[in-house]
Amino acid sequence: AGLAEEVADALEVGHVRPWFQPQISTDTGAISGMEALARWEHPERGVILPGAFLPAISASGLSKRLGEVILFQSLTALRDWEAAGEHVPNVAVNFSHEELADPSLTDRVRWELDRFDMAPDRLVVEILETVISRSENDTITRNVTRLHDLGCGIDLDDFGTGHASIANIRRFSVGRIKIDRSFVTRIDTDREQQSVLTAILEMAERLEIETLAEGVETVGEHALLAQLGCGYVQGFSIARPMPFAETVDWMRLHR
Ligand code: G
Ligand code: G
Ligand code: MN
Ligand code: NA
Repeated sequence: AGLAEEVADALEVGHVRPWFQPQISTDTGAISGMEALARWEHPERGVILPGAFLPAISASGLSKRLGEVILFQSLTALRDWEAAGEHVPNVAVNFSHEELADPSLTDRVRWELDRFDMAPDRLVVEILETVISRSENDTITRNVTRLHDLGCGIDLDDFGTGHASIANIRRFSVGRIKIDRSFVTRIDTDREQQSVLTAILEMAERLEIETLAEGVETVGEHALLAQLGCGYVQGFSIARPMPFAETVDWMRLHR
């Protein structure tokens, strides 16, 4: 079978699942959330990253199905962390352009949250900056506005790589920007990197938007981000994305 058929089957039998990467408050060091990152756990080929299968999913019209699977598994994880005595404030899910362009999205999300008896603020919606830059799509604007009004968090992903205007950041009720890894790497050793990052943090502060730095790979970067007032950090220096089965042990060691 071709890749498209294979990944369609994998979705249905549960071989595509979210792994989870912790997000940490720089103030308290406590876990603030987990980002759900899709992984194809292939029985023969091992773990396959999204870059290798998302294009096939998108091309075969399966983006909505992937979104349903990842949302369901993410809410299941929130419930199961609670049952294990570990409170994870929220889970951050990546929403594709195709999902956001689906008029039924908000109602489906609301229905899933209700089914799990989960407060909407336990779900953070990650939207790529490139998606809100192409903001002529009214359905996307409506979905994001309705998800925000429902109480979900709105994170702008890969910030700095697209062309989101301040007007768009406002219009889409963005609560937090996720500063792209390219602006985070080497901030502790490269003056130019540090001034760009400082400018982003100052802009966010003036707009009263929270900040999360992605791709934090060293203790030096982490310490400087805390010092400069970045609210949250995520990256390999804290933890790599891991399967649900490893998350509870990680949280117990982290505390
Ligand atoms: O670990 P990493 O290779 O997981 O992820 C690469 C990119 O794939 C991320 O930047 C993210 O934008 C995208 N991605 C990961 N998981 C999902 C998902 O569940 N849905 C969508 N739409 N994109 C995802
Ligand atoms: O949704 P998004 O683009 O933000 O997903 C984050 C991507 O970055 C995933 O592919 C994830 O595996 C990867 N990632 C997370 N932390 C780090 C890190 O510290 N360094 C690098 N190089 N990649 C990271
Ligand atoms: Mn993301
Ligand atoms: Na990102």
